[in-house]
Amino acid sequence: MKIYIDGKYCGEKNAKISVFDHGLLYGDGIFEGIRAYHGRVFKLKEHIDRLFYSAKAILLDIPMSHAELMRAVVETCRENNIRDGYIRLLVTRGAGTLGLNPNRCKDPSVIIIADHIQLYPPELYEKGMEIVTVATTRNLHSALNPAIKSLNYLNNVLAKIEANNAGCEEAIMLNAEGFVAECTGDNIFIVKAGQLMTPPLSAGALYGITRGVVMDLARAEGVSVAEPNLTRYDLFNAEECFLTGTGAELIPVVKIDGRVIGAGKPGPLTRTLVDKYRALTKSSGEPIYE
Ligand code: PXG
Repeated sequence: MKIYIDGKYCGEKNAKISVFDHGLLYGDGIFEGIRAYHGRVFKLKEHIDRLFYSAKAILLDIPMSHAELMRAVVETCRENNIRDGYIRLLVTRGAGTLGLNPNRCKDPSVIIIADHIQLYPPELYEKGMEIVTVATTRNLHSALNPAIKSLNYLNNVLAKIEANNAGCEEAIMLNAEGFVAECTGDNIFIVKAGQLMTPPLSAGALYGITRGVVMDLARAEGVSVAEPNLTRYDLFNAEECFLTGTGAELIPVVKIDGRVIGAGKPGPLTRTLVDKYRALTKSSGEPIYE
């Protein structure tokens, strides 16, 4: 595997960064998780846009332009002969001193890893998954805005541990007010009375790229889409539920906190959207090999 670090390619064993990098010392940095399908990078522009928004929010100067980053992602896929895969793009604050001050970090590092991912067991995509609400609430906007895709994912990791302890693969995270925010690495959707609903970004949801794609696909099918605040009660009484994410794609949910959702199997709108999403990944994206 060839890993891109600051303009150079390193083998896996030599792909190293400083122990003084504030990405390691403080989780001070940002990232994107991107997919390639059929030799094209899916929604690359949108991912790079979001990376720049995260950078702006944490006052990090990415040492490359938008176009240069897009080219570097595509080139890293090519160097690794990726047709279908997963790309992890990170920008760390860079090496500094022991001490929080980010001004001591002179050179942010750009790292690109192109590999493969299988987030959930394949059978769960067929029969649907069971998830639970966990006690760890999503970060407050005023503390660490969940819209920032930062390298500090401990809030999500703690919730994931709680899900795993409960025998589940994914957790529902509420915000401090008790409204549904999102899952540890996925956005959440429900279907009620034929309408598609997902929590608003203000509830503590990431501006998910897959979330946006699914909302567009639903509207194109004539389904109305709303972003109200949702409670656990709304989830329990939904007709259908599914999660979205670059890693997860669309995965049906059939049980939440012991309550069976709808008919207890992936619902019709969920199935339609899965098919439409798969079709879109086949026909769009930034070409890697042309
Ligand atoms: N919420 C959070 C907190 C995320 O981290 C999403 C929602 C979905 O966003 P996108 O833009 O991907 O539709 C994410 C993304 C992993 C992994 O390794 C996690 C994500 C994406 C890819 C891989 O667990 N999370």
